[in-house]
Amino acid sequence: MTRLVELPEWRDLKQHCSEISKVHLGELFRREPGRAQTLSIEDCGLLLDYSKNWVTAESMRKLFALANAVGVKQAAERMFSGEKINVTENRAVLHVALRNRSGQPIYVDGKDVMPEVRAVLDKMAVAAESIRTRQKLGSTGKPIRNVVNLGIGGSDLGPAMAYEALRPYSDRELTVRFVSNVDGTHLAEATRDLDPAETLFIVVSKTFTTQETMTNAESARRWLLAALAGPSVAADPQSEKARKIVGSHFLAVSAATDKAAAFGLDPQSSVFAMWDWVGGRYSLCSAVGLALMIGIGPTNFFRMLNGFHAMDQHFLDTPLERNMPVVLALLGIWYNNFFGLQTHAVLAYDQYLSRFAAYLQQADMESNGKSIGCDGSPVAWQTGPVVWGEPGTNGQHAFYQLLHQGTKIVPADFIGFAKSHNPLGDHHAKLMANLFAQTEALAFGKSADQVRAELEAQAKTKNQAPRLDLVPHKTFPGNRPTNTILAERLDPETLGKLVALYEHKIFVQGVIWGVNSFDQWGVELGKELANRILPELQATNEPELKHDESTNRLIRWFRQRSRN
Ligand code: G6Q
Repeated sequence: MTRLVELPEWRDLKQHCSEISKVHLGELFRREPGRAQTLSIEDCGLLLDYSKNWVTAESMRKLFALANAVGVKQAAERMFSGEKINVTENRAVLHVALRNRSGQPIYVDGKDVMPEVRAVLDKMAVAAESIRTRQKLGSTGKPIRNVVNLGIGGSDLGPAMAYEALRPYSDRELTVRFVSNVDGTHLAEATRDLDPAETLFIVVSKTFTTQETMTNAESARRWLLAALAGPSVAADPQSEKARKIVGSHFLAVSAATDKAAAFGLDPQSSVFAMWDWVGGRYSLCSAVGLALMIGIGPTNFFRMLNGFHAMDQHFLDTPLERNMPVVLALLGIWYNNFFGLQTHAVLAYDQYLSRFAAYLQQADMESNGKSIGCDGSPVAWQTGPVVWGEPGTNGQHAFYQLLHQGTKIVPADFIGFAKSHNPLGDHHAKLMANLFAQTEALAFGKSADQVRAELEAQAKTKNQAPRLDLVPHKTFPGNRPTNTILAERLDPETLGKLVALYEHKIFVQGVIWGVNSFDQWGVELGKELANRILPELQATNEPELKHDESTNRLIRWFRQRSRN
């Protein structure tokens, strides 16, 4: 492929960028009546208003031309048809099969994967129902009421985010928690008020080797066995007695059935399959979502899958010009690559989406935080942005100062809903008033003339001299770009659509940047070094340290201080 930056479409955008950068958003709105309608897409139950961006219809045409030139549509078709587009791991990328509700087959290596997908979903539903109806009993005969998901990264962030997002749909008599950190505090705090006899752990690990998850799983097993059978059984988890108890209180989700079996779980009844064609951060719709399904019930889980599928179809079938993931992706490229903006904020005005930004951070940054292209050579352009965010309105009292008046421009997505699950007084109208106000303020700002007039008017009423020195401080330059994404209600379908919207946005950007969005080699070195350092921290004799001077000193400091 011609190098991205040498494409005529890229050069054209570069030229266009220097023209558009001279025009304020306010001016774009003055020049183009009807802009809000032209630069909006309403489909799939979502409204995407992208009119408050540094684009005209012409800019969008040029961006779509770029998407065409790099073959975004063809790339999407390759993904959906099970081609091994994860080239560095030689794997298909088929999270769309997990929520394929069409009844159509999807093939990997000539084999239709849909029967297996459906079988696992059915098995999940049976397990979930047995807990939700309190028929699943622990080893002492008490019904299971607490579910603790033990997983990290892709085996944690998705279900944890979605469980929080869909709390209104959850069984409030069940306790569902997510433990990810290897910091013992996480497990200790999550279990301290739980009755072990009523607790089920789900060990979610595609590989069943992840240090954090396996450490948590072993500690959870010890905690459970010690409470239910005493310390001697806890010390011998492979004993028959221990395995029987573990069998009643643990499930596993893994592609490594043999390892889950070695942990003490029956592969038939207690292990839920995963496949190598599902990446961790794209695995929410697989058995990785089991704790979520237990919490919200199979029906709501399937509603979520329907939402995912609806957005998958939108992405696959809609022309680029009306394709929401494509539009979001291109706007991201526009700011990242042509204006040099380095970060992207996701600001959800819904408390239930409190984990959404954290989830997207992984989805985006682990997917596109790459500097080597699929062909193995370094990219000569910027790739994935820093993604961050907090739910509104909290962020307004924290970091929005920088968004409005800082020296950095942060493009942002504002997400909100017409209806609240908790219609308390006028809370929801206030919440949404804030969302709309922020996008308006960011785009149009407040001029120095306006500020001066206000200061003068205020001073006049108090019979004082106006503090005109405050004019520059109180001026808002505006021209800060935002997208607004609205939906009627944060229900399971909508959540599915929102997540799939971002997944496909990330995919499109990866295609344009020419990186493999589905590997994550960048997480390996830290793991490798931690495995080397761990025995050095634990050694009883002073170990010979062969790190750099700084790391050696830090290790020695820890060894000394942690013992006294
Ligand atoms: C996600 C990554 C990563 C992974 C975790 C957990 O795409 O691959 O976040 O999900 O490292 O891995 P396991 O599921 O194998 O424990």
